Amino acid sequence: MRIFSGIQPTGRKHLGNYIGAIRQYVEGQDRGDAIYCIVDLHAITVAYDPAELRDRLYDTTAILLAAGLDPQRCILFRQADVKEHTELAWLLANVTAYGDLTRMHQFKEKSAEQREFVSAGLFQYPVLQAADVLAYRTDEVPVGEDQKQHIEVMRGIAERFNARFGETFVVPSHRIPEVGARIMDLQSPERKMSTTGATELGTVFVLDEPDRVVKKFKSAVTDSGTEIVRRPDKPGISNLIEILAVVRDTTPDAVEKEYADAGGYAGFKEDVGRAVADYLAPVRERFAELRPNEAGLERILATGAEKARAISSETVTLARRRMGVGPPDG
Ligand code: AQP
Repeated sequence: MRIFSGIQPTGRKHLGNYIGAIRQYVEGQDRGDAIYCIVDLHAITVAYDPAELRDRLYDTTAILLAAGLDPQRCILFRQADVKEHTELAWLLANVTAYGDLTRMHQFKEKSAEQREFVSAGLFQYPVLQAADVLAYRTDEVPVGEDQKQHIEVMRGIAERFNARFGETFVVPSHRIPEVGARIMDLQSPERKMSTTGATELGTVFVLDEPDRVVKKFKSAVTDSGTEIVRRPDKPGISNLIEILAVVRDTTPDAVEKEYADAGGYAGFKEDVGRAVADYLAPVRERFAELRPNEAGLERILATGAEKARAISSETVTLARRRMGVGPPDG
């Protein structure tokens, strides 16, 4: 089975990214042929600083390695190093319905956040994402719940291409974790934890100091009750229950049972904070060892790109041929 996923080198990676995506990437190495891409070409679709982008790319690479990605057991590379992605994106744009792109929640949200300029790149984001995944004939895409709509679009693109030009692409499925698919902001638990537009106190970063992590959980917004149960009217507590279940590798039901007689939130919030701090501490420590060696990180990315190119170039050549563009044997 082929597994593929991409992660942006924007912002500081947070607990939502870690639980929704990175944790699944690590586990994917044991289940299949895993390919992971740091999508710098997606990061330039919104306002950004070029020098900062490079720094964040190394940060993200080091976080992924620190979390447990092993270049011997997966392919890890930088999107812009493999030009097949952009070429395929153009080919696929021609079997993508304009109307589908206008319905994307992410485009609506992110275009509203851009004060001065909304790029056509932001609009085409899902097409480039489809190229990333389809270039590797991917079976499964591990993502958080927010990416469900984009995966649906890429399935439609693959199906339309195959129907029009002949069987070329595998139609991929998403893999969304049962628990932790949508980690919510600790200060505004009705919205997802995210890189953009979030509060510092509501967002737990993978590289936060342990004390800072605990402080953020102690200040998490909950409700005026005392019961530790998942309920639609208790988004804050429900979020904390899910987070604790993931980091302790247990179920939300077991967490609810354990805290059935807690009689208040203070101790629970502190327990979640300490458990998350312990969960992230080894990643933070390993990151500190790996991050300074930028030449080493570049070597890992270059080796990954070479392997990725060998796979994706075959698919792109086939797509070109099927579409009748370029020389017949090209
Ligand atoms: N809150 C979340 N809960 C669970 N999974 C999440 N993901 C993002 N937020 C949550 C998943 O993380 C993966 C990487 O996402 P990305 O590369 O798009 O990174 P990002 O831009 O940092 O995502 P954000 O935080 O959501 O940023 P903005 O604010 O820019 O939209 C994806 O698989 C995603 O599902």
